[in-house]
Amino acid sequence: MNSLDYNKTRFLKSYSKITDIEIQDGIEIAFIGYSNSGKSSAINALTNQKKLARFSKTPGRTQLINFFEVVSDLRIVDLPGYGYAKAPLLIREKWQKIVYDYLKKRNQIKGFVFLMDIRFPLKKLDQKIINIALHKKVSILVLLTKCDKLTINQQNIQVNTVYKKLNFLLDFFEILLFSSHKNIGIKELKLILNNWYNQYIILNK
Ligand SMILES: Nc1nc2c(ncn2[C@@H]2O[C@H](COP(=O)(O)OP(=O)(O)OP(=O)(O)O)[C@@H](O)[C@H]2O)c(=O)[nH]1
Ligand SMILES: [Mg+2]
Repeated sequence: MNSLDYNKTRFLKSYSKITDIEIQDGIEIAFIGYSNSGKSSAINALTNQKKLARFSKTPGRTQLINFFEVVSDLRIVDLPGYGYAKAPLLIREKWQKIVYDYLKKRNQIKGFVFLMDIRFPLKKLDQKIINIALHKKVSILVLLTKCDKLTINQQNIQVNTVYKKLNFLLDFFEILLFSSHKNIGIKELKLILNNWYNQYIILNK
């Protein structure tokens, strides 16, 4: 079993549309979720690098498809968030199209890390991601982010609610409580991503 050193992750390249992506080898793990759900912060926490993925108090920080290389055949992909209500409609639609195109068409995607703010899970556009996931054979990990904002009791209620709703829709998925700020769930996230990578290595030997 390979245990990956996520601290060595480095920025590779950014793209504004999927037809520009020239890299074909290896696999990708996509970090997906609403704008401001904590995608870039989670990538920084995972890689133990404060400024690898740019994060911001202002939603809409990430506007391109950003590729990070963990090892030569494993990339982490930071996507623009969807649903930022204050962005002009045309811009919002442009970002959403980038995300959906990438998620639907890119065959290198091995897993979705699907992030939702634990206080506001399963919002309208999250449903779209679930539908895409249903049609693709990818592993799914749900991160309930910013869990430091709730008490343990409230966290458990949210985990149960999300679990029940997703269980109706998806055959298999995992849920993790996550906080980039309080270092919660990072070790577990690494283990799950290691498993996905190892499955790929075994199947492609
Ligand atoms: N309390 C708390 N705040 C967090 C946590 N993770 C991220 N945040 C905050 O949430 C805001 C958004 O974080 P980002 O990581 O930029 O979110 P994003 O999903 O990448 O946003 P977009 O790039 O706009 O799609 C920032 O102000 C972060 O500091 C967390 O674990 N706990
Ligand atoms: Mg971001």
